[in-house]
Amino acid sequence: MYSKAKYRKDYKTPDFTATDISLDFQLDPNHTVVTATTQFQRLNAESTELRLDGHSFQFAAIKLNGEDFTAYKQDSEGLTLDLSEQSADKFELEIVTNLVPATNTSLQGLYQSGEGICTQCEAEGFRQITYALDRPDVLARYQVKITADKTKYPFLLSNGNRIASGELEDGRHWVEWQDPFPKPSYLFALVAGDFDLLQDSFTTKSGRQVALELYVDRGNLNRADWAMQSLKKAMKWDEDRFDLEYDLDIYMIVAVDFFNMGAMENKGLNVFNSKFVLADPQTATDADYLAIESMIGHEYFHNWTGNRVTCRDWFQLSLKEGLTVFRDQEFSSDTGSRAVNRINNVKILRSAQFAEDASPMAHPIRPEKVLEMNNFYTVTVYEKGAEVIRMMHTLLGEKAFQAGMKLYISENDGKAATCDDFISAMARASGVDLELFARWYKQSGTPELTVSDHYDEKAHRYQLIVSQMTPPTADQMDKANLHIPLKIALYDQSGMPFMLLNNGEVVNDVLNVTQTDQIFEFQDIKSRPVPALLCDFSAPVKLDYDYSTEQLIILLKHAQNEFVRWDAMQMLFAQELRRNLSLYQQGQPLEFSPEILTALGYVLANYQQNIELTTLILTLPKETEFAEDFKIIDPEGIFVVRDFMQRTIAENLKDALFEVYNQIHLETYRIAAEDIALRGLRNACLQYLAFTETGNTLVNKHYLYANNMTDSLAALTAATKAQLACRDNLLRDFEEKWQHDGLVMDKWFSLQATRPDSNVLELVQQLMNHPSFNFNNPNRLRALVGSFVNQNPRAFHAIDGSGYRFLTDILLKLNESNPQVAARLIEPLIRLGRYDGQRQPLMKRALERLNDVENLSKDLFEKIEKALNS
Ligand code: B3K
Ligand code: ZN
Repeated sequence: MYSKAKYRKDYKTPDFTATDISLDFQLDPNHTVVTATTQFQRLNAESTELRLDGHSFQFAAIKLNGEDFTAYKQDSEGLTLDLSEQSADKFELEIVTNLVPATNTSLQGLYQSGEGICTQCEAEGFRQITYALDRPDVLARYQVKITADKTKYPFLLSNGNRIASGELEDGRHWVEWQDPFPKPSYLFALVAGDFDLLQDSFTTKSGRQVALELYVDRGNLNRADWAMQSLKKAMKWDEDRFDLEYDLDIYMIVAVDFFNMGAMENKGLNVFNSKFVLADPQTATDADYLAIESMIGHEYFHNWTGNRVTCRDWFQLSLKEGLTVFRDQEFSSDTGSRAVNRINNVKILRSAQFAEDASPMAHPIRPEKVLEMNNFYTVTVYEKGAEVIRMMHTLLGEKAFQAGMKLYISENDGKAATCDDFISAMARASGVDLELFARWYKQSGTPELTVSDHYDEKAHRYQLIVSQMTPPTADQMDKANLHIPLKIALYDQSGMPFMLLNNGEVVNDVLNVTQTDQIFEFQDIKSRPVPALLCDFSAPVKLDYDYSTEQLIILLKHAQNEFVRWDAMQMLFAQELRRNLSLYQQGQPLEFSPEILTALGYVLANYQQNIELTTLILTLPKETEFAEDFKIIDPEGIFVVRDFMQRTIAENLKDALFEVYNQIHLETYRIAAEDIALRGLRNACLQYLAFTETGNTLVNKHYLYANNMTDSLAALTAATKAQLACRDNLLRDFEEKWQHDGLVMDKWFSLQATRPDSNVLELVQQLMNHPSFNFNNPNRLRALVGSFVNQNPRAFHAIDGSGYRFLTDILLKLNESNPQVAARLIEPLIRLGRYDGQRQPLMKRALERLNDVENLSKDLFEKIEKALNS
């Protein structure tokens, strides 16, 4: 039915390449004419057949070297040209296609977003514009001419430099662009529309002036400042930390409302989901501000890691994504708090990425087999990919890592590279042997480290006995040993760290675990130590060490490393949840360990030592985070126990929580680290206090006095989760105030979808008719439907199957309109192996219903097939 899956091992260099592409766009939402004139070059002298990718447009004409050409075959995915009559190795093809951006709801290729028109080409969207060699190892110079109505589209943008423009008599105008850097087709971009423009400039360290242009919907200029500041910060940071300077004279960012993901790094012309650009105190939360900074950084950093050095084929996606995520994480850590950033990233890894490893979609960071490439923009490729880069950084150290980066870039600049090229540069520049380490690229799954210990009181000798094992995954049965950097610390009972000594020498705190079983010995340890293991999450693995509550409390209170303190509390919460869940399942009353309540009280009382850390420690893991601890997930039980834990903490610590809440005063709103930290803690206290008898008054007041979105939303969340009397009023007030603003309404939709109420599904269904809702806008869909299926597991997994039916109905519709978004939303449904004998058949039935659809998209087909076969 479809073009078959592709395998990494089948990579072949292209027979032909394109050197220069000239594109002419006669732009109109209902009828766009594209003329693509491409200079081709034969690379393989034997080859007489040229295969071009292309679909979803109307093919109008083709000329070879200026002459009409007919020796081709057309099929649903492209064109095959017979070039046996064409003896010269260089030739020109002119291809004319007709497009309808207005009806392109897939948001790939050329499409209409609001009143504007834009493109999204990664991974394989360029072939929806014209027939092309749409693969990342074909790099060409682009020249683009755009002609359109001047009133509707005063701005006509593409990659590189603006070289010419002019007016036409019929009210149309045109602009011509030239990008001096050869690039693969996935980095091509075009935007046309009417915008407000924020201009600024950046002087690079070598003294070149770069014009910075940020385009936003009319009326949004006052929400563009933060993104511009973030861009300048990112440009400076990349010079300081990585010695990388921007290369063009202009850098443009356009914010659009209809976008399938976060943003896109097209050369010199980033297109962003407006969610990751627009911010002011009234509409954006502190978390939004930080997310914008990180996303702006990420796309900017791609200019070197992605654009100047691109990927040879899509199996190498992590080459640019893992590395660029690592770079954006470092940017956020250098600009903000390193520990907080680390903790937040680890939370994502342990919940979402570990869950992916346990799912039918399990794959290595460099996948071996792909049917629809868009399905592989995953937490594994991105976040685990970044962890693999981070491990290399840990093993090499900053200096050698930077030397490796320099070598990698100098060897591959202007080329399409592979993950092996990267590892090789790192190994050669540092002298560190990365041969075993490279296995992280081909092995999927979450390794498990089992650690036990032995203390010899007389000899003052301490041993850590470490074994590694990676359980089989859906894609790969057999697993081998990996090179796992295990960072440790040993504390005495008062929380003082021991020096790590072996044979009289200080040893590194990063242990190299490379074998199935290994023993690490430390001498001169005067008393039985408490080990801190996997400090800073030095490897993306699960750790199994039989900690006692007492040991964890020592780490929580005294460990010098902030991550270790937080992690100790995570383990305490997990133990507490597990114990209570089995009580719940046996119908026994639940009970909270008093020593954990005391420990939390201690953390709260000392909040001034570290405000952000206190907030993170205090915050209960989400249901989905708790769920990852179990092979078979009990969504109802986890909800009940977590709810019990929340209420018990609130009730027992209410005085301390209230005191901290009252001590924090912030008059005017500032985006400054100290203020963000204080607001965060105050709002974390509020979430608990909502469950106490004064909750309703307090939350209501918090909402009324809020002068920024962070506080308004915190109150609204507290009211909703605790089902307070004030809830409906506050929700209504918020709705009336913001119904004109989709981005703000997304917060409201998302909150509605995660209500603990038993009729939440009915509510979500009603809200799909809300005037602010729009089925074709991915942000709205993710806020309402995505939040319901991903963040409200109890309701989505309702035992009557209603959640599954609801999602299936939506997917049937989305399969036609936007398969890429459909394939993201289906995720919780394909993970049926994690549910009990009652739920599993219901989930299976839902998947079969989808599987029966006649024109099932590749995106959904790939996932459903894996789920049904696993
Ligand atoms: N490279 C894009 C993602 C493209 C996704 C295509 N389905 C954004 C990013 O990672 O920076
Ligand atoms: Zn990226």
